[in-house]
Amino acid sequence: MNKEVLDQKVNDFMAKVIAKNPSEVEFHQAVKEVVESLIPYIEEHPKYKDGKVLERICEPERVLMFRVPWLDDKGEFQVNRGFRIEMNSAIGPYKGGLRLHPTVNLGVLKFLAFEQIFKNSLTTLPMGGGKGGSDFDPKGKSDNEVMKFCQSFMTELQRHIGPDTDVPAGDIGVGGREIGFMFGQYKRLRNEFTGVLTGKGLEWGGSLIRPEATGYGATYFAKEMLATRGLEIEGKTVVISGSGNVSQYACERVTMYGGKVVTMSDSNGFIYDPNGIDAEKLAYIMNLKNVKRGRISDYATKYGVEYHEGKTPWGVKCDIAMPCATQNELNEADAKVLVANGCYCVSEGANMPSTPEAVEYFLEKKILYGLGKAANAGGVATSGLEMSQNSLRLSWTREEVDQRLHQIMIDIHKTCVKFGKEEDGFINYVKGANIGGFVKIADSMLAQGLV
Ligand code: NDP
Ligand code: 2IT
Repeated sequence: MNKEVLDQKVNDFMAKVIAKNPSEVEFHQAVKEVVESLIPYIEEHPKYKDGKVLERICEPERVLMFRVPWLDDKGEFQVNRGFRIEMNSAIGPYKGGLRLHPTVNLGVLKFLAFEQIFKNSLTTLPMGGGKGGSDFDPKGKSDNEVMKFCQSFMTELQRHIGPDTDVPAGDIGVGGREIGFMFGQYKRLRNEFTGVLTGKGLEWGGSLIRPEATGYGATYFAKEMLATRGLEIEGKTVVISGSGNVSQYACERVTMYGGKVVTMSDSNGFIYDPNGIDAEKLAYIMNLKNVKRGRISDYATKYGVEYHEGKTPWGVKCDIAMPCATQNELNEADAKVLVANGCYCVSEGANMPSTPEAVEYFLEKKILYGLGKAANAGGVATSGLEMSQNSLRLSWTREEVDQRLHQIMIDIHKTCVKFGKEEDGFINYVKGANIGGFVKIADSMLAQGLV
Protein backbone atom coordinates (compact mmCIF):
# COMPACT_ATOMS: atom_id res chain seq x y z
CA MET A 1 0.00 0.00 0.00
CA ASN A 2 1.50 3.38 -0.92
CA LYS A 3 1.92 6.04 1.76
CA GLU A 4 -0.81 8.33 0.44
CA VAL A 5 -3.47 5.62 0.45
CA LEU A 6 -2.39 4.44 3.89
CA ASP A 7 -2.48 8.00 5.31
CA GLN A 8 -5.98 8.49 3.91
CA LYS A 9 -7.24 5.24 5.45
CA VAL A 10 -5.61 6.03 8.80
CA ASN A 11 -7.08 9.53 8.79
CA ASP A 12 -10.57 8.24 7.96
CA PHE A 13 -10.36 5.68 10.75
CA MET A 14 -8.98 8.21 13.24
CA ALA A 15 -11.67 10.78 12.41
CA LYS A 16 -14.27 8.34 13.74
CA VAL A 17 -12.23 7.45 16.83
CA ILE A 18 -11.68 11.14 17.63
CA ALA A 19 -15.35 12.03 17.10
CA LYS A 20 -16.39 9.25 19.46
CA ASN A 21 -13.74 9.93 22.11
CA PRO A 22 -13.21 13.69 22.01
CA SER A 23 -10.36 15.21 24.03
CA GLU A 24 -8.78 11.82 24.85
CA VAL A 25 -5.52 12.81 23.15
CA GLU A 26 -3.30 10.05 24.57
CA PHE A 27 -5.86 7.45 23.51
CA HIS A 28 -5.90 8.88 19.97
CA GLN A 29 -2.09 8.74 19.89
CA ALA A 30 -1.96 5.09 20.99
CA VAL A 31 -4.69 4.02 18.56
CA LYS A 32 -3.11 5.85 15.64
CA GLU A 33 0.25 4.19 16.13
CA VAL A 34 -1.41 0.77 16.11
CA VAL A 35 -3.72 1.32 13.14
CA GLU A 36 -0.82 2.66 11.05
CA SER A 37 0.80 -0.74 11.48
CA LEU A 38 -2.37 -2.78 11.15
CA ILE A 39 -4.24 -1.29 8.19
CA PRO A 40 -1.82 -2.66 5.55
CA TYR A 41 -1.93 -6.07 7.25
CA ILE A 42 -5.71 -6.08 7.46
CA GLU A 43 -6.02 -5.19 3.77
CA GLU A 44 -4.14 -8.41 3.04
CA HIS A 45 -6.29 -10.42 5.49
CA PRO A 46 -9.91 -9.44 4.70
CA LYS A 47 -11.46 -11.59 7.45
CA TYR A 48 -10.31 -8.98 9.99
CA LYS A 49 -11.74 -6.17 7.88
CA ASP A 50 -15.06 -7.96 7.32
CA GLY A 51 -15.27 -8.75 11.03
CA LYS A 52 -14.70 -5.05 11.91
CA VAL A 53 -12.06 -6.20 14.39
CA LEU A 54 -10.22 -2.88 14.43
CA GLU A 55 -13.41 -0.94 15.13
CA ARG A 56 -14.35 -3.37 17.91
CA ILE A 57 -10.91 -3.43 19.54
CA CYS A 58 -10.95 0.37 19.99
CA GLU A 59 -14.17 0.21 22.00
CA PRO A 60 -13.66 -0.81 25.66
CA GLU A 61 -15.80 -3.76 26.74
CA ARG A 62 -16.64 -1.81 29.89
CA VAL A 63 -15.59 1.46 31.57
CA LEU A 64 -16.07 1.91 35.29
CA MET A 65 -15.83 5.37 36.78
CA PHE A 66 -16.59 6.01 40.41
CA ARG A 67 -16.32 8.34 43.39
CA VAL A 68 -13.60 7.65 45.96
CA PRO A 69 -14.32 9.51 49.20
CA TRP A 70 -11.76 9.38 52.04
CA LEU A 71 -10.85 11.26 55.21
CA ASP A 72 -7.44 12.92 55.49
CA ASP A 73 -5.35 13.10 58.68
CA LYS A 74 -7.15 16.27 59.74
CA GLY A 75 -10.47 14.48 59.51
CA GLU A 76 -11.51 16.46 56.43
CA PHE A 77 -13.43 14.95 53.52
CA GLN A 78 -11.48 14.37 50.30
CA VAL A 79 -12.86 13.06 47.05
CA ASN A 80 -11.12 11.54 44.05
CA ARG A 81 -12.25 9.84 40.88
CA GLY A 82 -11.57 6.13 40.41
CA PHE A 83 -11.50 4.22 37.13
CA ARG A 84 -11.16 0.73 35.75
CA ILE A 85 -11.09 0.24 31.99
CA GLU A 86 -12.00 -3.35 31.08
CA MET A 87 -10.75 -3.11 27.54
CA ASN A 88 -10.58 -6.60 26.05
CA SER A 89 -11.09 -10.12 27.42
CA ALA A 90 -10.66 -12.10 24.19
CA ILE A 91 -7.74 -14.18 25.47
CA GLY A 92 -8.08 -14.00 29.25
CA PRO A 93 -9.27 -12.02 32.26
CA TYR A 94 -8.64 -8.27 32.10
CA LYS A 95 -5.12 -7.64 33.32
CA GLY A 96 -3.19 -4.43 33.86
CA GLY A 97 -1.97 -1.97 36.43
CA LEU A 98 -3.48 0.78 38.56
CA ARG A 99 -1.99 4.27 38.34
CA LEU A 100 -2.27 6.87 41.09
CA HIS A 101 -1.18 10.24 39.75
CA PRO A 102 -2.84 13.68 39.51
CA THR A 103 -2.65 13.52 35.68
CA VAL A 104 -4.87 10.41 35.53
CA ASN A 105 -8.03 10.82 33.46
CA LEU A 106 -10.19 8.68 31.20
CA GLY A 107 -8.07 9.27 28.08
CA VAL A 108 -4.79 8.38 29.79
CA LEU A 109 -6.20 5.13 31.19
CA LYS A 110 -7.82 4.20 27.89
CA PHE A 111 -4.48 4.61 26.11
CA LEU A 112 -2.82 2.41 28.72
CA ALA A 113 -5.59 -0.22 28.57
CA PHE A 114 -5.41 -0.24 24.78
CA GLU A 115 -1.63 -0.77 24.79
CA GLN A 116 -2.10 -3.48 27.39
CA ILE A 117 -4.22 -5.63 25.00
CA PHE A 118 -1.33 -6.02 22.56
CA LYS A 119 1.37 -6.22 25.20
CA ASN A 120 -0.39 -8.99 27.09
CA SER A 121 -0.98 -10.91 23.90
CA LEU A 122 2.74 -10.66 23.07
CA THR A 123 3.68 -12.31 26.38
CA THR A 124 1.97 -15.53 25.10
CA LEU A 125 0.15 -15.79 28.45
CA PRO A 126 -3.68 -15.84 28.70
CA MET A 127 -4.35 -12.26 29.81
CA GLY A 128 -6.81 -9.70 28.45
CA GLY A 129 -6.23 -5.94 28.60
CA GLY A 130 -7.24 -3.55 31.36
CA LYS A 131 -6.01 -0.53 33.31
CA GLY A 132 -7.26 1.62 36.14
CA GLY A 133 -6.37 4.13 38.76
CA SER A 134 -7.24 7.52 40.13
CA ASP A 135 -6.25 11.17 40.10
CA PHE A 136 -5.22 10.75 43.76
CA ASP A 137 -1.72 12.15 44.35
CA PRO A 138 0.25 9.97 46.79
CA LYS A 139 3.01 12.61 47.05
CA GLY A 140 3.09 14.25 50.46
CA LYS A 141 0.41 11.93 51.88
CA SER A 142 0.96 9.97 55.08
CA ASP A 143 0.84 6.14 55.11
CA ASN A 144 -2.48 6.46 56.90
CA GLU A 145 -3.94 8.68 54.17
CA VAL A 146 -2.70 6.35 51.43
CA MET A 147 -4.33 3.45 53.29
CA LYS A 148 -7.62 5.30 53.67
CA PHE A 149 -7.65 6.11 49.98
CA CYS A 150 -6.74 2.54 48.93
CA GLN A 151 -9.42 1.04 51.16
CA SER A 152 -12.09 3.35 49.76
CA PHE A 153 -10.93 2.74 46.19
CA MET A 154 -11.12 -1.03 46.69
CA THR A 155 -14.52 -0.80 48.42
CA GLU A 156 -15.98 0.06 45.03
CA LEU A 157 -13.54 -1.78 42.76
CA GLN A 158 -14.00 -5.14 44.54
CA ARG A 159 -17.44 -5.69 43.05
CA HIS A 160 -16.02 -5.58 39.52
CA ILE A 161 -12.83 -7.66 39.79
CA GLY A 162 -11.82 -11.22 40.67
CA PRO A 163 -9.09 -13.76 39.94
CA ASP A 164 -10.95 -15.02 36.83
CA THR A 165 -12.45 -11.66 35.85
CA ASP A 166 -10.03 -8.79 36.23
CA VAL A 167 -6.66 -8.80 38.01
CA PRO A 168 -5.12 -5.36 38.69
CA ALA A 169 -1.49 -4.68 39.66
CA GLY A 170 0.84 -1.71 40.14
CA ASP A 171 1.83 1.16 37.86
CA ILE A 172 2.93 4.75 38.60
CA GLY A 173 2.26 5.51 42.28
CA VAL A 174 1.20 1.94 43.06
CA GLY A 175 3.82 -0.39 44.54
CA GLY A 176 3.97 -2.99 47.31
CA ARG A 177 2.49 -0.68 49.95
CA GLU A 178 -0.63 0.18 47.94
CA ILE A 179 -1.17 -3.39 46.69
CA GLY A 180 -1.04 -4.52 50.35
CA PHE A 181 -3.69 -2.05 51.47
CA MET A 182 -5.95 -2.93 48.53
CA PHE A 183 -5.51 -6.69 48.97
CA GLY A 184 -6.36 -6.40 52.68
CA GLN A 185 -9.56 -4.52 51.90
CA TYR A 186 -10.60 -6.95 49.14
CA LYS A 187 -10.11 -9.87 51.53
CA ARG A 188 -12.20 -8.26 54.26
CA LEU A 189 -15.06 -7.41 51.94
CA ARG A 190 -15.18 -10.63 49.95
CA ASN A 191 -13.99 -13.11 52.60
CA GLU A 192 -11.70 -14.64 49.97
CA PHE A 193 -7.94 -15.14 49.82
CA THR A 194 -7.31 -15.22 46.09
CA GLY A 195 -4.90 -13.99 43.46
CA VAL A 196 -7.04 -10.96 42.67
CA LEU A 197 -4.05 -8.62 42.50
CA THR A 198 -0.46 -9.17 41.41
CA GLY A 199 2.63 -7.56 42.83
CA LYS A 200 1.68 -8.96 46.25
CA GLY A 201 4.16 -9.41 49.09
CA LEU A 202 6.13 -12.68 49.04
CA GLU A 203 4.59 -13.89 52.29
CA TRP A 204 1.03 -13.56 51.00
CA GLY A 205 1.01 -14.86 47.45
CA GLY A 206 3.46 -12.66 45.59
CA SER A 207 6.04 -13.90 43.12
CA LEU A 208 9.80 -13.61 43.34
CA ILE A 209 11.15 -11.34 40.55
CA ARG A 210 7.85 -9.43 40.09
CA PRO A 211 9.38 -6.22 41.51
CA GLU A 212 12.40 -6.61 39.22
CA ALA A 213 10.46 -7.83 36.18
CA THR A 214 9.74 -4.70 34.14
CA GLY A 215 13.24 -3.23 34.41
CA TYR A 216 14.93 -6.60 33.95
CA GLY A 217 12.65 -7.39 31.02
CA ALA A 218 13.42 -4.10 29.25
CA THR A 219 17.12 -4.88 29.68
CA TYR A 220 16.67 -8.41 28.29
CA PHE A 221 14.85 -6.90 25.34
CA ALA A 222 17.70 -4.42 24.75
CA LYS A 223 20.13 -7.35 24.89
CA GLU A 224 18.18 -9.17 22.16
CA MET A 225 18.00 -6.06 19.97
CA LEU A 226 21.73 -5.43 20.35
CA ALA A 227 22.51 -9.05 19.48
CA THR A 228 20.91 -8.57 16.04
CA ARG A 229 23.84 -6.21 15.33
CA GLY A 230 26.49 -8.28 17.10
CA LEU A 231 26.55 -5.89 20.08
CA GLU A 232 26.21 -6.36 23.83
CA ILE A 233 25.44 -4.26 26.92
CA GLU A 234 28.87 -4.70 28.51
CA GLY A 235 30.91 -1.49 28.34
CA LYS A 236 28.01 0.62 27.03
CA THR A 237 26.82 3.92 28.50
CA VAL A 238 23.12 3.94 29.36
CA VAL A 239 20.83 6.87 30.07
CA ILE A 240 17.76 6.04 32.17
CA SER A 241 14.88 8.38 33.03
CA GLY A 242 12.72 8.02 36.13
CA SER A 243 13.83 6.60 39.46
CA GLY A 244 10.83 4.46 40.36
CA ASN A 245 10.27 0.72 40.14
CA VAL A 246 11.06 0.26 36.45
CA SER A 247 14.11 2.55 36.41
CA GLN A 248 15.63 1.03 39.52
CA TYR A 249 15.63 -2.52 38.20
CA ALA A 250 16.65 -1.48 34.68
CA CYS A 251 19.65 0.16 36.33
CA GLU A 252 20.37 -2.97 38.38
CA ARG A 253 20.24 -5.35 35.40
CA VAL A 254 22.23 -3.09 33.05
CA THR A 255 24.92 -2.77 35.73
CA MET A 256 24.94 -6.56 36.26
CA TYR A 257 25.61 -6.93 32.51
CA GLY A 258 28.57 -4.55 32.75
CA GLY A 259 26.85 -1.45 31.35
CA LYS A 260 27.25 1.97 32.94
CA VAL A 261 24.09 3.87 33.91
CA VAL A 262 24.88 7.58 34.12
CA THR A 263 21.49 9.24 34.73
CA MET A 264 18.24 8.87 36.65
CA SER A 265 15.47 11.42 37.07
CA ASP A 266 12.16 12.30 38.66
CA SER A 267 9.51 14.85 37.80
CA ASN A 268 11.77 17.65 39.12
CA GLY A 269 14.99 16.98 37.20
CA PHE A 270 17.84 14.54 36.53
CA ILE A 271 21.19 13.60 38.04
CA TYR A 272 24.28 12.89 35.91
CA ASP A 273 26.88 10.59 37.43
CA PRO A 274 29.67 10.07 34.87
CA ASN A 275 31.22 7.30 37.01
CA GLY A 276 28.03 5.24 36.83
CA ILE A 277 25.29 4.37 39.34
CA ASP A 278 26.75 1.19 40.87
CA ALA A 279 25.03 -1.26 43.23
CA GLU A 280 25.81 0.77 46.35
CA LYS A 281 24.55 4.03 44.84
CA LEU A 282 21.44 2.26 43.55
CA ALA A 283 20.74 0.98 47.07
CA TYR A 284 20.83 4.63 48.17
CA ILE A 285 18.30 5.55 45.44
CA MET A 286 16.02 2.65 46.40
CA ASN A 287 15.97 3.77 50.02
CA LEU A 288 15.51 7.42 48.99
CA LYS A 289 12.59 6.66 46.65
CA ASN A 290 10.89 3.62 48.20
CA VAL A 291 11.27 4.34 51.92
CA LYS A 292 11.99 8.06 52.42
CA ARG A 293 9.95 9.02 49.34
CA GLY A 294 12.42 11.86 48.67
CA ARG A 295 13.69 13.69 45.58
CA ILE A 296 16.45 12.51 43.20
CA SER A 297 18.28 15.83 43.74
CA ASP A 298 19.43 14.42 47.12
CA TYR A 299 21.63 12.00 45.15
CA ALA A 300 23.57 14.90 43.66
CA THR A 301 24.24 16.36 47.11
CA LYS A 302 25.22 12.97 48.54
CA TYR A 303 27.61 11.97 45.71
CA GLY A 304 28.71 15.42 44.54
CA VAL A 305 27.44 15.07 40.96
CA GLU A 306 25.50 17.36 38.60
CA TYR A 307 21.76 17.91 39.07
CA HIS A 308 19.73 19.52 36.28
CA GLU A 309 16.51 21.00 37.60
CA GLY A 310 13.50 20.88 35.27
CA LYS A 311 15.38 18.91 32.58
CA THR A 312 15.14 15.42 31.07
CA PRO A 313 18.34 13.38 30.57
CA TRP A 314 18.23 12.94 26.78
CA GLY A 315 21.03 15.45 26.13
CA VAL A 316 23.57 13.20 27.85
CA LYS A 317 25.77 11.24 25.43
CA CYS A 318 25.00 7.51 25.50
CA ASP A 319 24.86 4.28 23.51
CA ILE A 320 21.53 3.12 24.91
CA ALA A 321 18.54 5.12 26.20
CA MET A 322 15.87 3.64 28.47
CA PRO A 323 12.90 5.97 29.07
CA CYS A 324 11.30 4.55 32.22
CA ALA A 325 9.19 7.41 33.66
CA THR A 326 6.01 8.33 31.79
CA GLN A 327 4.25 8.95 28.47
CA ASN A 328 5.56 11.53 25.99
CA GLU A 329 8.68 12.23 28.03
CA LEU A 330 10.93 12.06 24.92
CA ASN A 331 10.10 14.34 21.98
CA GLU A 332 11.45 14.82 18.46
CA ALA A 333 14.14 17.30 19.55
CA ASP A 334 15.29 14.81 22.23
CA ALA A 335 15.36 12.00 19.66
CA LYS A 336 17.55 14.11 17.37
CA VAL A 337 19.98 14.97 20.16
CA LEU A 338 20.20 11.32 21.23
CA VAL A 339 20.97 10.09 17.72
CA ALA A 340 23.38 12.98 17.03
CA ASN A 341 25.25 11.99 20.20
CA GLY A 342 25.62 8.42 18.95
CA CYS A 343 22.72 6.62 20.65
CA TYR A 344 21.71 3.56 18.59
CA CYS A 345 19.36 1.67 20.91
CA VAL A 346 16.20 2.73 22.76
CA SER A 347 14.41 0.25 25.01
CA GLU A 348 11.25 1.66 26.56
CA GLY A 349 10.48 0.70 30.15
CA ALA A 350 7.63 3.22 30.28
CA ASN A 351 4.40 3.11 28.28
CA MET A 352 4.46 5.33 25.17
CA PRO A 353 7.35 7.51 26.43
CA SER A 354 8.33 8.66 22.93
CA THR A 355 6.12 11.10 21.01
CA PRO A 356 4.97 10.02 17.50
CA GLU A 357 7.53 12.40 15.94
CA ALA A 358 10.33 10.90 18.03
CA VAL A 359 9.29 7.38 17.00
CA GLU A 360 9.22 8.41 13.35
CA TYR A 361 12.73 9.82 13.67
CA PHE A 362 14.10 6.64 15.29
CA LEU A 363 12.57 4.55 12.50
CA GLU A 364 13.89 6.90 9.82
CA LYS A 365 17.39 6.63 11.30
CA LYS A 366 16.95 2.84 11.56
CA ILE A 367 18.21 2.61 15.12
CA LEU A 368 17.21 -0.26 17.41
CA TYR A 369 13.92 1.09 18.70
CA GLY A 370 12.08 -1.21 21.14
CA LEU A 371 8.67 0.26 21.88
CA GLY A 372 7.09 -0.08 25.31
CA LYS A 373 4.45 -2.67 24.51
CA ALA A 374 7.23 -5.12 23.61
CA ALA A 375 10.14 -3.93 25.75
CA ASN A 376 8.25 -3.44 29.02
CA ALA A 377 6.05 -6.54 28.77
CA GLY A 378 8.21 -8.35 31.33
CA GLY A 379 6.27 -6.77 34.19
CA VAL A 380 2.86 -8.04 33.17
CA ALA A 381 4.38 -11.34 31.99
CA THR A 382 5.68 -11.94 35.50
CA SER A 383 2.28 -10.93 36.85
CA GLY A 384 0.96 -13.74 34.66
CA LEU A 385 3.49 -16.06 36.28
CA GLU A 386 2.30 -14.87 39.70
CA MET A 387 -1.27 -15.78 38.68
CA SER A 388 -0.12 -19.25 37.61
CA GLN A 389 1.66 -19.81 40.92
CA ASN A 390 -1.44 -18.64 42.84
CA SER A 391 -3.63 -21.06 40.90
CA LEU A 392 -1.19 -23.90 41.50
CA ARG A 393 -0.77 -22.85 45.14
CA LEU A 394 2.97 -23.17 44.64
CA SER A 395 5.87 -20.73 44.46
CA TRP A 396 8.72 -21.01 42.04
CA THR A 397 12.31 -20.09 42.87
CA ARG A 398 13.89 -16.80 41.92
CA GLU A 399 15.96 -18.53 39.25
CA GLU A 400 12.93 -20.28 37.75
CA VAL A 401 10.84 -17.11 37.47
CA ASP A 402 13.76 -15.09 36.10
CA GLN A 403 14.51 -17.80 33.54
CA ARG A 404 10.86 -17.83 32.40
CA LEU A 405 10.82 -14.03 32.21
CA HIS A 406 14.01 -14.01 30.18
CA GLN A 407 12.63 -16.63 27.78
CA ILE A 408 9.39 -14.65 27.36
CA MET A 409 11.39 -11.53 26.41
CA ILE A 410 13.42 -13.57 23.92
CA ASP A 411 10.16 -14.90 22.43
CA ILE A 412 8.62 -11.41 22.22
CA HIS A 413 11.72 -10.29 20.36
CA LYS A 414 11.32 -13.23 17.96
CA THR A 415 7.68 -12.29 17.34
CA CYS A 416 8.74 -8.70 16.55
CA VAL A 417 11.33 -9.99 14.09
CA LYS A 418 8.79 -12.33 12.48
CA PHE A 419 6.23 -9.60 11.82
CA GLY A 420 8.51 -6.56 11.65
CA LYS A 421 11.51 -7.47 9.51
CA GLU A 422 11.58 -5.34 6.37
CA GLU A 423 13.04 -6.14 2.96
CA ASP A 424 16.39 -4.49 3.69
CA GLY A 425 16.70 -6.50 6.93
CA PHE A 426 15.78 -3.58 9.23
CA ILE A 427 13.61 -4.74 12.12
CA ASN A 428 10.67 -2.40 12.59
CA TYR A 429 9.71 -3.32 16.14
CA VAL A 430 6.67 -1.01 16.03
CA LYS A 431 5.14 -2.94 13.16
CA GLY A 432 6.33 -6.27 14.57
CA ALA A 433 4.84 -5.77 18.02
CA ASN A 434 1.56 -4.32 16.80
CA ILE A 435 0.87 -7.06 14.25
CA GLY A 436 2.35 -9.80 16.43
CA GLY A 437 0.11 -8.77 19.34
CA PHE A 438 -2.97 -8.27 17.18
CA VAL A 439 -3.30 -11.63 15.39
CA LYS A 440 -4.09 -13.74 18.44
CA ILE A 441 -6.61 -11.20 19.76
CA ALA A 442 -8.30 -10.80 16.42
CA ASP A 443 -8.58 -14.55 15.76
CA SER A 444 -10.03 -15.08 19.24
CA MET A 445 -12.60 -12.30 18.74
CA LEU A 446 -13.66 -13.75 15.40
CA ALA A 447 -13.98 -17.23 16.93
CA GLN A 448 -16.11 -15.90 19.79
CA GLY A 449 -18.68 -14.28 17.51
CA LEU A 450 -20.50 -11.16 18.62
CA VAL A 451 -17.94 -9.88 21.13
P1 NDP B 1 6.87 4.63 39.83
O1 NDP B 1 5.74 5.35 40.43
O2 NDP B 1 7.60 3.62 40.63
O3 NDP B 1 7.96 5.65 39.27
C1 NDP B 1 7.61 6.61 38.34
C2 NDP B 1 8.83 7.46 38.03
O4 NDP B 1 8.55 8.29 36.91
C3 NDP B 1 9.20 8.39 39.17
O5 NDP B 1 10.58 8.62 39.15
C4 NDP B 1 8.41 9.64 38.82
O6 NDP B 1 8.92 10.83 39.38
C5 NDP B 1 8.56 9.66 37.32
N1 NDP B 1 7.40 10.35 36.74
C6 NDP B 1 6.10 10.02 36.87
N2 NDP B 1 5.32 10.90 36.22
C7 NDP B 1 6.16 11.78 35.67
C8 NDP B 1 5.97 12.92 34.88
N3 NDP B 1 4.74 13.32 34.52
N4 NDP B 1 7.07 13.60 34.45
C9 NDP B 1 8.33 13.20 34.81
N5 NDP B 1 8.56 12.12 35.58
C10 NDP B 1 7.50 11.43 35.99
O7 NDP B 1 6.27 3.97 38.49
P2 NDP B 1 6.84 2.75 37.62
O8 NDP B 1 8.33 2.75 37.64
O9 NDP B 1 6.10 1.56 38.01
O10 NDP B 1 6.34 3.17 36.16
C11 NDP B 1 7.11 3.93 35.26
C12 NDP B 1 6.62 3.74 33.84
O11 NDP B 1 6.70 2.35 33.51
C13 NDP B 1 5.16 4.11 33.58
O12 NDP B 1 5.05 4.59 32.26
C14 NDP B 1 4.43 2.79 33.70
O13 NDP B 1 3.21 2.80 33.01
C15 NDP B 1 5.44 1.87 33.06
N6 NDP B 1 5.32 0.46 33.37
C16 NDP B 1 5.33 0.01 34.66
C17 NDP B 1 5.26 -1.34 34.93
C18 NDP B 1 5.34 -1.89 36.31
O14 NDP B 1 5.34 -3.10 36.46
N7 NDP B 1 5.42 -1.07 37.35
C19 NDP B 1 5.11 -2.32 33.84
C20 NDP B 1 5.19 -1.76 32.51
C21 NDP B 1 5.28 -0.42 32.32
P3 NDP B 1 8.20 11.46 40.67
O15 NDP B 1 8.61 10.60 41.82
O16 NDP B 1 8.73 12.86 40.75
O17 NDP B 1 6.74 11.45 40.41
O1 2IT C 1 1.91 -1.30 32.15
C1 2IT C 1 2.01 -2.44 32.65
O2 2IT C 1 2.21 -3.44 31.95
C2 2IT C 1 1.93 -2.57 34.11
N1 2IT C 1 1.80 -1.57 34.80
C3 2IT C 1 1.96 -3.94 34.74
C4 2IT C 1 0.61 -4.57 34.69
C5 2IT C 1 0.47 -5.87 35.44
O3 2IT C 1 -0.67 -6.36 35.46
O4 2IT C 1 1.44 -6.39 35.99
